Amino acid sequence: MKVGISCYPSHGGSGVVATELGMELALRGHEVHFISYSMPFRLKPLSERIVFHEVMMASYPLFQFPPYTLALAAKMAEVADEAGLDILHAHYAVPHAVCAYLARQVARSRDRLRLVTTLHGTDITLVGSDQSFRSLTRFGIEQSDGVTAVSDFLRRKTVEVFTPRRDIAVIPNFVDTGRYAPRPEGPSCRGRYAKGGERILTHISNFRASKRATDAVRILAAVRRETPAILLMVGDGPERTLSREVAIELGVDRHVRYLGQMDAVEEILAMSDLFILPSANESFGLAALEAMSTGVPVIGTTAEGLPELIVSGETGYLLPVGDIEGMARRAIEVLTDVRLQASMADASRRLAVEGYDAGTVVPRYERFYAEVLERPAFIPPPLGPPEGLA
Ligand code: GMT
Repeated sequence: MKVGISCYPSHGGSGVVATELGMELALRGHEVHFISYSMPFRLKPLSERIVFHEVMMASYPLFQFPPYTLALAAKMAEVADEAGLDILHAHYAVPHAVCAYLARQVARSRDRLRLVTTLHGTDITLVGSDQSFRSLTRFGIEQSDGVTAVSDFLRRKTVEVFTPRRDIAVIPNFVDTGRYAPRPEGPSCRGRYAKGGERILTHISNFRASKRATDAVRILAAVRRETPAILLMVGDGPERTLSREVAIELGVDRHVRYLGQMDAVEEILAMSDLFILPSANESFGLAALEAMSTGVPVIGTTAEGLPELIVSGETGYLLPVGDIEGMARRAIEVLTDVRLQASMADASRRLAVEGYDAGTVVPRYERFYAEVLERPAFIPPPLGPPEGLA
């Protein structure tokens, strides 16, 4: 198959999933064309079956902001025609699904091109449902020939918010369990961060408010009252500074290391003893899956899609959002009980390998594409009268 993939190229789960999917598809013999404003950060275009198409925009004094979405749609249409795409796969509905629709209207190959959209989370729960985007998000979902969501939570949420007149399939996120794997000998750099017997807690996120990175710092402070530990903070974003202020206020700033954005986090995960994800919103929690695959138990919250991934009591613990004391208590339990830590590490690794390995999940996308290609293009039924006029 020839597949076009459009995604955000910056650090973030949806771009990672789109990139890893494209690279796996190429390994499995498909031709993959990435279309975005810059090269997705995890993309290693080592195969001749991967092409990256950069969306470029003309600037003009009249534009308050250069209209990226139009340039993207035009590029999508151009690539669809030149490469002879079968599938155009939009990751993160806003604006990619609508751009894909527009591209198909423009493409000469419109009769053969099929549109697939994968919903990732905030494109539904936060951004897409905002009044300013709502009608177009719904339109993009309805005009796609196939729609997937990364968790059942997200599927249900999409139905609740948009009542789309179509089915949504759930295909969970996946991980390369070969790359994200435990290293029993431990990476050599562990000693660079943790002195002596200090245990390593890790948090990876975009430091937006909903990630509650400050909770991770508060958990560390509580843990340190019982056992020596440090916290590695990977990523960057709006609440990074605030979390540092909290660390200073609690007197643990020397024990919190900010590592910034990193392209490859497997080394960091391999030296971690516990992963902390205290999010208020998480439709899936890809970073938690990468930790689990590396054999690192996760302390997370009961928010949104996390209970679909983390089995509380087996692969870590889930507690209500904001229950810092509860999360710290569980963290201490895992860090101070060698047998519990080992059994949770094993269970985490097993669940990742058995349920979420790329080798199992990527074929589900291939089958989904094949089903979509067999069907005639999806034409949604006509809209009823505007609300209030029925
Ligand atoms: O978590 C974010 O704010 C980033 C966002 C993204 O689109 O990059 O992540 C969403 O997609 C990830 C990949 O499918 C999921 O693992 C995250 O749970 C999801 N984030 C939220 O739902 C908040």
